[in-house]
Amino acid sequence: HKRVPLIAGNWKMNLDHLQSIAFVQKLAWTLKDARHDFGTAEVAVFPPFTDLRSVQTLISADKLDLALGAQDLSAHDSGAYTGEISGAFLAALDCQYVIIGHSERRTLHNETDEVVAAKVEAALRHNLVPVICVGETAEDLEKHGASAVPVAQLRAALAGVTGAVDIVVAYEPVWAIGSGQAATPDQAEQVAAKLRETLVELLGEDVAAVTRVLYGGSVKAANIASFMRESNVDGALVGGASLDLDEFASISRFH
Ligand code: G2H
Repeated sequence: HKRVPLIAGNWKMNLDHLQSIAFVQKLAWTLKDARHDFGTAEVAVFPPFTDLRSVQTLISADKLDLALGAQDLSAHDSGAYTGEISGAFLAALDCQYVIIGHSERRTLHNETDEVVAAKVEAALRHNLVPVICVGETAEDLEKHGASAVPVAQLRAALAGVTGAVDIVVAYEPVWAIGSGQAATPDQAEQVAAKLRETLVELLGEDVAAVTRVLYGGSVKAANIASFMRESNVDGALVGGASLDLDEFASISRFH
C-alpha cells in the first residue's frame, strides 16, 4: 500500500548518554550492511531529551538513514515553564517526530486527554509529526472491548486538529506494554481498522489513507512480521526490544 512503514524505537529512560551515540552509530552500520532502504521502511529513534543533540549531530554528520524523534514535548511554545521542552526546541534539533500521550505519561504523569490534545496542537505548530499513543487497559478491554477507549482517546487527541495534517497513530494496548504479552496480529488489526475509520470521519479519506497506524506493546523480531502482514498496521513502536541492537535491526528489516 501507499504508506511507508515506520519502525520507531522508544528508548524511554534507558540508555545512558555514551551508549546512545555508540548505539545509533552501530544501528546505522547494521542497517547499511543489510542495504536497508529508507523508502521500504523508515526507521526512527527516540532518545531522551539530553541525547537529542548528540544523536542529531551524528545523523547529520554521517548522513544516516534514520529519523529522529523526542519522547514528549510541552503544550506551550515558550515562557516560564521550568523543566519543560518546547516544540520549537525540538524542531531546532531536527526532530521530525514527537511521541505524545504514551501510556506511561498518561498513567505516571497524569496526562489527560486535554493535555494530549494541547500537545498535539503544539507539535503541529512546530511542524513536528505527533506520534499519538492510544490504548486500553486490561480493565477497559474487559468492560468495553478493545477499540472503544483507543477510539475515544484518538477523538480527544484530535479535538483541535483539522485539515491535511501529518500525524502518526500508535495503538498500544496498556496490557501489552513491557509485559512480553503482545496483542495478536488480528487484535491489532481490528483496532487499527477502527482507528483508521475514525481518521476518515475526523480528517477525511485522503488523510486517513496516508496516516500510518503503528502497533506497540512487546514487539520483537519474532512477532514483527505477523503484525506487518495486517493491512491497517503500518509499523511498530518498539520499547524494550529497541534497546538490543540486533533485535531492533531485525525488527527494522521485518520483510
Ligand atoms: C510500549 C512499547 C514502546 P515495549 O510502551 O512504546 O514498549 O515494546 O517494551 O512493550
